Amino acid sequence: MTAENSQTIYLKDYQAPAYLVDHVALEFDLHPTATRVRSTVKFRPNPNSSSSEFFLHGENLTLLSAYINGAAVTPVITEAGLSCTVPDGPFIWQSEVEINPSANTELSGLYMSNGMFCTQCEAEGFRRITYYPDRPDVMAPFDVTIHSDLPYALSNGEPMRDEGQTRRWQDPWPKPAYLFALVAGEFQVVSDHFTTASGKPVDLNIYVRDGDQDKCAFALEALKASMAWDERVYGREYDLSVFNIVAVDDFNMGAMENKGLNIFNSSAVLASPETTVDGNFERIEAIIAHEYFHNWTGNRITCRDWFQLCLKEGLTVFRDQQFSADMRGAEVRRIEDVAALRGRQFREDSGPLAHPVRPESFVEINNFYTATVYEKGAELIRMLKLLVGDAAYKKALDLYFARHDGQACTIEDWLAVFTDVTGQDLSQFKLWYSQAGTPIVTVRDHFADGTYELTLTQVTPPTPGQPNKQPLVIPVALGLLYPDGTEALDTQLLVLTEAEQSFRFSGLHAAPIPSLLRGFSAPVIMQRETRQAEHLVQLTHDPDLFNRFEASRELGKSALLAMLQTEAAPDDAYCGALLQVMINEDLDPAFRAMCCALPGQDEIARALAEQGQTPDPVAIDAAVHQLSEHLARQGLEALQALYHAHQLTGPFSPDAASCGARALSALALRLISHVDGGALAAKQFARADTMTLQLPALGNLNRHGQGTEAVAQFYQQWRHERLVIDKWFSLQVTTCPANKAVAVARDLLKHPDFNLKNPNRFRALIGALAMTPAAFHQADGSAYNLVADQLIALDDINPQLCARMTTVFETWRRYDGARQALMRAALSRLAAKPNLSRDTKEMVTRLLD
Ligand code: 0A1
Ligand code: ZN
Repeated sequence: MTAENSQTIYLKDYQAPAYLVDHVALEFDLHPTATRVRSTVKFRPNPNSSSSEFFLHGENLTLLSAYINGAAVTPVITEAGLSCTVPDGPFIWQSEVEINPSANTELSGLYMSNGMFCTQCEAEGFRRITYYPDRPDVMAPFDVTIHSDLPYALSNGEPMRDEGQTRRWQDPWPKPAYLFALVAGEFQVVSDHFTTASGKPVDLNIYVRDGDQDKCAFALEALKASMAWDERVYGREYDLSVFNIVAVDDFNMGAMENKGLNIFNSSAVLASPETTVDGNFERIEAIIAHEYFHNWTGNRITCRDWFQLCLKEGLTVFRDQQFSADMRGAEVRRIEDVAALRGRQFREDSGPLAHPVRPESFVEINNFYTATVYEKGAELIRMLKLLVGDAAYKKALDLYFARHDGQACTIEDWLAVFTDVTGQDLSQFKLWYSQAGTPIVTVRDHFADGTYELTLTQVTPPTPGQPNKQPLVIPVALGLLYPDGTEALDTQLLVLTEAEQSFRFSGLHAAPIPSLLRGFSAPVIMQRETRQAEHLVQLTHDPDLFNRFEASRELGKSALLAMLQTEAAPDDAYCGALLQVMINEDLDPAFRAMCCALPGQDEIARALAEQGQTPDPVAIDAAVHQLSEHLARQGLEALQALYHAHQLTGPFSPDAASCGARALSALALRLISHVDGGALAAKQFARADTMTLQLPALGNLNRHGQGTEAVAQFYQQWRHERLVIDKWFSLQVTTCPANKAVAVARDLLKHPDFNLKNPNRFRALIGALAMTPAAFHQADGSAYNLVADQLIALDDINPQLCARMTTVFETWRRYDGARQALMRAALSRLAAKPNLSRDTKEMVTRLLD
């Protein structure tokens, strides 16, 4: 079995569609098990195509009738769609199909969630609703008529006059089928208004289940802020009179940007102080913004084909990162974004699933909604902006919107606007889109006679299918510090284009400390011999806060690696420096909390693997606990003072400053719990009136063996709040002793609230177990087996989610022979499942190749 088989689709094979669509009318008779869909589509031959073959995608549809220009036709039907002889010139296609939304557990196409009808059409779900050219380069205006006795029936665009049980929607903006949406059900609606910069009123509505009305205010505020931001920063106005958001409980991803009718996983929209933690508020704000920003980068300008996915996703992630930076502070957001990039994308890029930001082939496109396409895609845009400068970036974006509005575009179109605006040749930069893997930049330096010479060497390791790599354009923001912490050189931009380059700086009065890759100016791994003294200077003096954070990470990693490799004692200098940062009132509490948290366990494993060593996740867990306890004992009084000083009074607010204060006090509590065994956490748990206080208190209690009663009490308190119960599932497997996690998970699998069909619940339990390194990598392989068993059960129900979850095994090559064999065996068992889905098959094949 190889990943390259007859079903593989290649970018190089792209062909323009044979027919274009001028208009689509859809009519739905909604029924939970037998929905009828009638379509009337105006086709015309594409002058830019030499083919006249008429093919419509369609899957799991029962065709009841088909007509061309009013005459009945009998198409040839296969599993993938239908073909038919058609007249020369334009013609009208009509069909009626029947589908069964209740049987749709894949959550792609039209499905039921809690009695409501809803759709998910990206990437290829529309073909499960009706026969159609389901490809993003076929754009058309849609009219939708819905017959249903449910109180609400929504689709894209503008609502037409209500006619009792018939509701009509018209979307004037041509769109590909993946942006189609339909929702119907009994909802509560929470509404607001926005007036665009040119004075057009927009109705904003959030549709939720009864009982969730009080959890919409935050999302509505975030939506209004996003609308205003896109006008102010990118000059983009909203283009319909209504913007609807619907919250659904069963959803494979975070949310979906359907034109005028965004559909959200309820976890990505519902928020209240009682049920939601600060991190959720931040995530909701970012996802609301992300989906809203897609209205221009994705909807008005879409992708020619799915290989261009990063065109809309990389740009939209970059835009949501800019928005969050403006809302919550650029430095802390950058630190969080980079931590997420390294945690997910670097991990992906260094293993068997590594692929370019613009992949060149796929079997199942749903497997390419990855951290590489999204987050690395955003990094490429950030680099481009840094290389051309802010003014040119703005001009290029204006040109992009003006030139390509209403089109389905490619990365070539995107880069051309930058070339046209700046005159720069971007052919070497373009390699970032086609070359997979994280470049490693190695640093050598030398100081003599007042001159500092810095030599940077870049190497990108081989990745699957790409043994040889070429040098990339790497922007390296650099500053120099003197050993006393004063600035020797303000930030400069060095641009690497060759395998090795040297840079000289003269007139210095002492050997400087390089502050490299400020703000994380490129998605690369910087390797430099560890120099603890220099990092200590950077931690307290670097004017670039990102590099202060980096210094802390490097010190933390060295301390832990020394404990693991040489059984060294916890590093007092590092602990002392962290405590100094923690209590430094000149620094933003949010920054202090991030900077002083110990490196994550997967990060330590990755650091060891990068040095060619084999990580032992159980030993890493023990070392992190030992270092935490040491740090806590060394600074107990300071931590207690810090904890109390950052308690907030007054009503809860999820603003950046309040979140920062709470994050710092949560860090202090977590450390203190290593000394007091959870006594202070118990007090916090008892008085907690918000989830941001309650959940970490419970985590600390459970981590120190004091959680049994509180865990039960928490369940009783929140048993009717499904998003809180997700947290309850996760917490138990992530905070119990690692060697008990499998037993805890087994018990929870039997809990009546566990539900394999609900993606949030599945991720809450199985995902949480698999993402807790010491629990997942127990030496006996029990967690690998439990996860594989659950994936085998999930594959028939929801192949997309199953395929996505196989990525928990992507680091298997990092580990020792025994663990490797156990992980391979678990994956092979999944691979051998009868009727394995195409989605999962592609993933296990790539993982095991
Ligand atoms: N385009 C959405 C994410 C999304 C992608 C695929 C989905 O189903 C397979 C659902 C949502 C976004 O970027 O937000
Ligand atoms: Zn997106």
